[in-house]
Amino acid sequence: MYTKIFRAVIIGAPGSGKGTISERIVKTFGFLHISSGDILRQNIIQNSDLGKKAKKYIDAGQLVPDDIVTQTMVGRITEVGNKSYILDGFPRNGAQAEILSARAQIDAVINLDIPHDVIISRVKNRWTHIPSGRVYNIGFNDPKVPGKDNKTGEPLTQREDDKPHVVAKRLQLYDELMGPVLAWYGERGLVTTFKGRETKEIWPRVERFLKDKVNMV
Ligand code: G5P
Ligand code: MG
Repeated sequence: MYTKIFRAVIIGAPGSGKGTISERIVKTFGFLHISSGDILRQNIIQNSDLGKKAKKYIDAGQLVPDDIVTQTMVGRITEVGNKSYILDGFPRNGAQAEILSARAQIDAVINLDIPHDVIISRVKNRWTHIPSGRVYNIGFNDPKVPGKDNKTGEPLTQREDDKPHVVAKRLQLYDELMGPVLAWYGERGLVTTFKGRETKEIWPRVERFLKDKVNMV
């Protein structure tokens, strides 16, 4: 484990592997994984006020309004305090990036660049354990028992927003909104892009990159 605080943002289109790579970062580096999508989906199954507000946007492949998301994420970041973390799904547009920069110093931005055709075939086979955010994929990381989470044995579900027409909308929205965010971080020299079609080729490069970075902070 590393003693210095390290804060990273992971960026990539829907289904690019942010959750998958983050899970490996958690295991290897002990960072906390703070995923806006996981937090929102957990709120939906708990039927909280936040979940009630967020559900219709998520199911339609639209962004949840900024004020709701930023309040939740800033709250979580503040709660976490002086610990290393990886932010997944936040910031999602320029306004959120501005708010984050006022709250926390980001040491690195990991940008996953995966072709859209790969993404579209992946999300069809994604199965999620909503309470934990753990993801599976048939033929890539199958659950030990079909349809059941490896740790809890609870049922896996397919996300409402993984339906093909919603995925298409999410990909389009991503390209529109994240271009400027990447440019914003790029101007500050923070972005490293990892391009490829499979996690097995991307992960060793991310791991090497983070090992070097963490030792430098
Ligand atoms: P999320 O939850 O942030 P997205 O759309 O950014 O959602 P998503 O869909 O969670 O991202 P991911 O985490 O990038 O994708 O990808 P993943 O789950 O790790 O991998 C995808 C699948 O591929 C998995 O099944 C995995 O097992 C498999 N896989 C990985 N690698 C490989 C491989 O090498 N080979 C194969 N065959 N499979 C592989 O946001 C959801 C919604 O929440 C709201 C919005 O409505 C958003 O649409 N939201 C926000 N709204 C406003 N502001 C924010 N900041 C918001 N954050 C979330
Ligand atoms: Mg995810």
